[in-house]
Amino acid sequence: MSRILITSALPGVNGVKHLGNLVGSMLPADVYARFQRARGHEVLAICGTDEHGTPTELAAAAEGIDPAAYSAKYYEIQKRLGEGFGLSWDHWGRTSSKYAEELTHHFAAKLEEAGLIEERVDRMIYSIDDKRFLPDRYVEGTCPHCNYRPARGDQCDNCSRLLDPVDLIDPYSTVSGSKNLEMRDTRHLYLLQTKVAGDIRAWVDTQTDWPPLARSIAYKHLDEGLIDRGITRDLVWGFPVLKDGKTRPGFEGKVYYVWFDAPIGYLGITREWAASNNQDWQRWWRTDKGADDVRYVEFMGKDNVAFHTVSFPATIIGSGEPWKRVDVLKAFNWLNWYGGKFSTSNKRGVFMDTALELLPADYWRWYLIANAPEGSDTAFTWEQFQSAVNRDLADVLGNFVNRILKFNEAKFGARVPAGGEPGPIEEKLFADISAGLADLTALMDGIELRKSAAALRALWVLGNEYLQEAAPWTAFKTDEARAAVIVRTALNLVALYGRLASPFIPEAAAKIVGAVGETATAWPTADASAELSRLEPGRALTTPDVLFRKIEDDQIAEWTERFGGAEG
Ligand code: B3M
Ligand code: ZN
Repeated sequence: MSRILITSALPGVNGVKHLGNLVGSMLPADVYARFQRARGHEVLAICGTDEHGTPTELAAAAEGIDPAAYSAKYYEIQKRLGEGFGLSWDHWGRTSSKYAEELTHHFAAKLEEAGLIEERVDRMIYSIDDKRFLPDRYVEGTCPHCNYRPARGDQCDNCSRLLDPVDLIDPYSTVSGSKNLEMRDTRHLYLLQTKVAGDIRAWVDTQTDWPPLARSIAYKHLDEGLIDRGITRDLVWGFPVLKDGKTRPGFEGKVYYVWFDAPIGYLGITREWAASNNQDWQRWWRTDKGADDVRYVEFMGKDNVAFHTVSFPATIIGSGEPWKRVDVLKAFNWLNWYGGKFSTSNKRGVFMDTALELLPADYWRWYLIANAPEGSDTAFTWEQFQSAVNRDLADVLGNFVNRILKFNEAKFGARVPAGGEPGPIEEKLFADISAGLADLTALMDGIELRKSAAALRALWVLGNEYLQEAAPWTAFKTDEARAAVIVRTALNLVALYGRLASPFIPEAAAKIVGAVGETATAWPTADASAELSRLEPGRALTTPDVLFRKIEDDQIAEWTERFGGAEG
């Protein structure tokens, strides 16, 4: 057994997240966490809201409440929605906690001691009409790299480049729309990333376990050359900038930049978890305190990779302390909504709250993982969604489970039938299932989620083919013992499918294993003949209601109309 620390990018607290956000971090992290727990590993999976910074200030202003109240509200909303999607975190926390605050000050102090912090006076954009500086997303304009408009002051949504507001062409204030802007002096702290760039590169060079997308993004940023980055902002919502426990002179009305404290949030959230569970958080994060045997796996969308492979490593490497660093960084491309982006303001695409109103979480989980944007950007379409649910879940899995349980109930009376010995068809099935199990387990271990879903589906298909070929309904007429072997084998397949499906569709999986009197969701070994003789003859069974309801064409038509589809 080993210890696995799992984090997914902490969703910004500003609003309800859409399916693209879900599939790019939280959902795959959950599938992986459930898989590793099922294998008996000690897993710590944490997530929570990323609360500071301009997006929150702007969203709070739009709702007419202050950022603290806004954050508290959406922390709860996101928590409830995540639970609704079956996300099985060990803890859902907040980047604004006292623990995160203490750690932020700790890192800032350590970096300063190491000579990596410098005060600089910058010329920054000041809005005369708004009477304030305009950091990050308070200003938008045209991206100097790709000409996309509106690019945000911190990052271009089109080309993903990290930006500085002053880079924007033809900028305007997102508070008022005003273009009445001027440059003014303001004092800020800079993290001298240029001084640690060599150490970061040397570390990335050793990270051969990172999947290609993460590595390529890390090298792209390292090759472009790191610049010293401002880690404070002229904002109110964030951690204050201190020196020796008091407001740092000249930094009144300023706070740390959200991307400085957000990744520290992973540590802070672990501390929240530890404090309420009587655990030692450092055992997961300090290599001098037991974390050297932790495998740390991170999940995130591609736009977050630079912050996790370069900026945050600059903080923890720069501190000179033995902090645990990421071992596997699994990054995702975009899930688009048809040809374009999800959009809150245009009501385009499905968001987590509405998704759960329409259908059970498992339907979404299955579709999203089976179509996860791993190799490239992908597009959600209702047709693909309908097909994933109707064919994979209803026809292939659900039908198999219901059909064999009903047949058994009719012929053998809702108990695992006794008698007979496996024959050549079963031997072939065992061999095929063994190979499929080995395949699936290796893919899950390698976090190849689309391929894992395909491998799982292939195992379900094997069961259907087996039933078709072995035809217990025919055998029953002439040879009851033979029919008993087939039915018993198929019931064992049901038990196996329930366990294998558990990381993907936990709610349905629990019903499936429950139907055959199992509670265990331990991940099976690749020894199919053993796995398919778990259920002892005589064990009582129950036939569940239809496991998955098919999505009808008129529902698809209605939802396409309601959420925007092809033309969007
Ligand atoms: N909150 C994701 C985003 O808003 C960001 C992730 C933080 S991870 C420490 O793009
Ligand atoms: Zn751009």
